[in-house]
Order: sequence, then C-alpha cells, then structure tokens
Amino acid sequence: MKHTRLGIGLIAIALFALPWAMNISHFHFGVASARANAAIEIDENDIDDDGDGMIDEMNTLDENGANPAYSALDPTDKDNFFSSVKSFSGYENNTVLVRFNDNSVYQYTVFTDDTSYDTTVRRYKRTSYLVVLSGDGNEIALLNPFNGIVSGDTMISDTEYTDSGMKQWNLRRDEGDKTIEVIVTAKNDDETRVSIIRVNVGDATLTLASTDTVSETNVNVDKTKVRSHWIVLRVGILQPKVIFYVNDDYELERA
Ligand SMILES: [Ca+2]
Ligand SMILES: [Ca+2]
Repeated sequence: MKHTRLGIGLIAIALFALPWAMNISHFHFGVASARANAAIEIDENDIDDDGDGMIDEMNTLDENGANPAYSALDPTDKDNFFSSVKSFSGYENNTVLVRFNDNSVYQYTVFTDDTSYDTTVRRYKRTSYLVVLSGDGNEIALLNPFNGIVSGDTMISDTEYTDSGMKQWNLRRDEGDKTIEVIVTAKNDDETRVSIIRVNVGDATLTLASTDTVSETNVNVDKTKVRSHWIVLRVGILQPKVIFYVNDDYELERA
C-alpha cells in the first residue's frame, strides 16, 4: 500500500509539475530565441523582428542593446569594418547610423545635445573606428561602430558652426610621427575655424593639437586641401583662399 500511495503521489506531483515544467521550458525557449534574433530589428524585411510593434525601425542601444554578432569585434583592426559594416552616415541630433551586413541599422548617440545639423563622419584610416564631428562642428569623438561606445570626446570650441568638413592626413610624415591627423574646417557667418586633432588608437583618445580662426568665410569646407605641413582653405579646387603652414608641433601658422 505504501508503494501504491507513493506511486499515486509521484503521478500527482508529475501531473502538477508537468505544465509548470513546460511553461519554464517555453519561457527558456523564448529567452533563447530573443537572444538569437528577435532582440535585433532587421531592416527591409517587413517583419517586426524585435517584437516592439514597429516594423523595420532602427535599433538603439537603449532598446536593443549592441548587436551580439558584431559587438565584440576589435575596432583597431580595419578588416573587421569591411567584413561587417555595409554603410554609415552622419545623422541629426548628434547621432550616427551604421548598417551591418545582417541589414540591422543602429542609431548611435555620440553627443548629448540635439541639433538639426547632421554629424560629419569618416572612418579613421587603417582602423574600424569612426571619427565623428558634432552637428555644430565644435566637438569631436571616436565611435566604435560595433558596439556604439564613444571615446576621446574632445571640445574644439564653444562657438557653433553651420558648415563643417573633415580630412585625414599625416601632417608631418617623418620618423617622429607616423600617425594620421584629423583636420576639421568649420565655418559660420563670422569666421572659419581650422583645427588639427591627433589620434591615439591604442588609448582611443583624441587631442586638440591646435586650432585657429580666420575672418574669411568664402570657403568651401569640403574643399580643404591637406598635404604634409600644409593646409589650404579653398573656394573651389583651383581657388586657394587661406594657406596655413603646420610646424613640427602641429601649430598652425598663416602663410
Ligand atoms: Ca520592431
Ligand atoms: Ca524588420
């Protein structure tokens, strides 16, 4: 009798526990599938992949977390960029859009203040890092495109600019400097500012080496020509406007 009662008891426990166990396993399955794909929205497939009620919207770190397929990649290795990023672009409110090879699109916030001007973005040569200039053209930082982490945030000026461009060049090209500098040209109705920013990829830091302003505003910020020791502001390709010499301390001297 004891054995029978025990058997009935075990069956009762099993019947009670079975739905509970199934719910648990169902719950675990749900979490597993969310981690695998449903937490990340994929663009252009007309499916609400992340289950938030919106279809083909952009991912954000707040809502989706970093994309686990790419988030651990090394940003100092340029090959990672070409094997995982389809495209990137500057966007409003100091954000950057990155489209990965899985067709997920991330909107990363780089600077805190809102602005209707798009950020200016370039891939920093020889790496996967993106160099991002704020919409107001006065703040610069490195963005890891794989996980959205911002580093090296540096103020160039308190002045706000309406138009800005960015170039990269090894300004010294000698034994003392094998790194590539970032050169920013930014202007508003009153002035044009030229700035040299040095990049340390190992530390993921930026340093404002020098910055200077000129009163000439009739320049095209995208046409700035940069060569070793020289920066030339131009109106057009054949129209030099302001010429700077860059000395060995990266200081700007108007020529
Ligand atoms: Ca969605
Ligand atoms: Ca989708």
